[in-house]
Amino acid sequence: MDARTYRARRQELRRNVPHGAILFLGLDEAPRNYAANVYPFRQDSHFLYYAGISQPDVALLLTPDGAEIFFGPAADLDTIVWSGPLPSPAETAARAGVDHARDISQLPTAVADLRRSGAPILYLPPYRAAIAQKLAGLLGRPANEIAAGASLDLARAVARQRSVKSGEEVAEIEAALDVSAAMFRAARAAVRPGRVEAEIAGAMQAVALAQDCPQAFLPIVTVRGEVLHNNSYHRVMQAGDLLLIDYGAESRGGYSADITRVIPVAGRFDERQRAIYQVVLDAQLAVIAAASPRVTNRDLHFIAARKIAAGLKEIGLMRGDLEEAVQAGAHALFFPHGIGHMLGLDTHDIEDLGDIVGYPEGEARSTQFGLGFLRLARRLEPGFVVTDEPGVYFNPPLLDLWETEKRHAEFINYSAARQYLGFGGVRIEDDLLITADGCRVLGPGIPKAPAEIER
Ligand SMILES: [Mn+2]
Repeated sequence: MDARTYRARRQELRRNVPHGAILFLGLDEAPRNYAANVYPFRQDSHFLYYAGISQPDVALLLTPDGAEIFFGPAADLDTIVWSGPLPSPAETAARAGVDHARDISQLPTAVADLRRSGAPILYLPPYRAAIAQKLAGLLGRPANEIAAGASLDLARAVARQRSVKSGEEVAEIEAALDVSAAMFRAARAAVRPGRVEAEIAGAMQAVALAQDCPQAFLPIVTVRGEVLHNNSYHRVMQAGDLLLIDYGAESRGGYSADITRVIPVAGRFDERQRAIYQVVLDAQLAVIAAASPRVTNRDLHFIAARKIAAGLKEIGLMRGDLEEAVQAGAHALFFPHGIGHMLGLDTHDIEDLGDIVGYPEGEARSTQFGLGFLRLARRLEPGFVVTDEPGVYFNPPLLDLWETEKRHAEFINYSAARQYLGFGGVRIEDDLLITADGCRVLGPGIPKAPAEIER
């Protein structure tokens, strides 16, 4: 994106937060096992949003008088020898439309001058200890007070602004989805009985790497899909297994795709797998049909929950009055998570700022099991990009516990559910752009009808 975009974003932020200085710190290199061996660098998403500068050890200061100052490292000879030449801070600043540039070593003095002037210095709550430490040093406060000292006004304004995606941002997400579609094709071609999950994860990663794209998050590639964030890849796939892949490429501009598909290892779904798969697909499609600014994401969650409960009743796994069952949370034995979340520069977009993104002021998360994991409850707006990811899982420890407690026994057929232990899980996830009167499924269309998956 060009300098004008970043400048316009900062100007809008300034209109919404007119007081004080605003300080954004970029991320630093994070050591993996010793200082010189670092994790792949990924810039902080707010920094990317307001400046597009993907470089460690940088800062952006918006002063109360309206000036914008970029702070960045100057390349010394060692850097040039080991890492190559670096644009000057002034060159980097110009690309982000920032008028002033200084060496990063001057940041402490600039912040100290502001503090002396009495101007409040607003910052976002840091999610990395190293950044909290850095802020503590700059602001002269103990590191354990940094989170509490973050500006709620600033966080609200940033969350508000980043929640609504521009056409350019949607194009970035769709670029990530194009790569993700190719990753799905590679996965499907590689799945067969006797192979290890890691071979599939490797085939998918190869596609992303070959396009010089990172993966937006650690992918889930597992035949034990009932463990929701299963990040092990060591199991050998058997003919009766379902392989669940939850993954997404990240675009060059840092935008995330988030896709889940399920592939029968045998190449075809058996009867039981097909029935459960269809229940999940019906729920996923019902959400697409209903998603619009007329509903909240909580409404969508309940649309999916009711569809799942109805489907499971037909199969004989649930029973009784389904509206009562869903209100009581009985379906959460099978669907224990929320319907979805915001998507953008972060896979769980802007969730570093907490529930101010997903919940309106004054509305707290439910404490009910399942519903409590709903990350986004607010009314949808044109420009929101959200995931739609219902699932049905058979989790043995959860089933054991609920059955022992006879929890929701009037709604759950435990002896039938027991027959599904070992089944794993099914989740189907797409990324939706909310439009003025509905939604659009983003991306090139990654197969999800059973016949398309099997082809
Ligand atoms: Mn997701």
